[in-house]
Amino acid sequence: MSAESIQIYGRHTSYNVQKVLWLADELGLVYTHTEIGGRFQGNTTAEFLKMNPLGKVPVLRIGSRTVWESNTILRFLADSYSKNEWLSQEPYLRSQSDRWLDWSIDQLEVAFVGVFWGFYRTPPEKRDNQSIQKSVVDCELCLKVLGNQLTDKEFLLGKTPTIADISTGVFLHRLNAIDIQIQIPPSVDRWYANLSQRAGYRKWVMSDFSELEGRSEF
Ligand SMILES: N[C@@H](CCC(=O)N[C@@H](CS)C(=O)NCC(=O)O)C(=O)O
Repeated sequence: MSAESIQIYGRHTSYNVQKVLWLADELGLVYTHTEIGGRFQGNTTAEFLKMNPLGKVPVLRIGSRTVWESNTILRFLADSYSKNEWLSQEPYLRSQSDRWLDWSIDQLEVAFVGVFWGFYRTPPEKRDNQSIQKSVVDCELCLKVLGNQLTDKEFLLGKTPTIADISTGVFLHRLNAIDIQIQIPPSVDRWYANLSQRAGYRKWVMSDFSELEGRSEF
């Protein structure tokens, strides 16, 4: 039986899409990438909505199967194409990864969005500086939590990266790259340096996102 084709849909400037592209490269997958959403549009067509009724990217298609929600895609790819390296099959070890994936959406992303959208994606004259400062504080609290976890580790769960690093690590580059004052603990800086050694991180996460500056329509 021939291998099913793998297709990844979503503009590469989306950090949620970057998670999927980064893991696909780590796993050595052969895939087709189609830029959808943002300036590329195409995410509200009937055809796309059949794949993801929310009209959001990323979407993964494998043969006739469709997966959406970036962290769900990470779990699906890790389970399908790696044996324990990127996500353990053992329930307790798995929960140690899952909690970072859930936390990344529930806490880290919310704080990050307050900074990234509030500051970078909003033109200066429209910014709400008080709300941005609150999000900076929230981000710093999240970074402290990550920093405590990373004091004696190269990656969140130990010596090698897992999808816990992917779901959280995508936010770090932008926090470093945008022109805003934010306290980053030394252990998080070391982790960022470790992530930056990964070819997939460099290629996708550290790619140019300047087209998003001052732009809030998508
Ligand atoms: N929780 C979803 C969020 C998906 C989402 O909001 N995607 C954004 C990009 S980050 C999107 O599709 N925006 C519309 C667009 O880019 O045109 C996930 O993690 O996949």
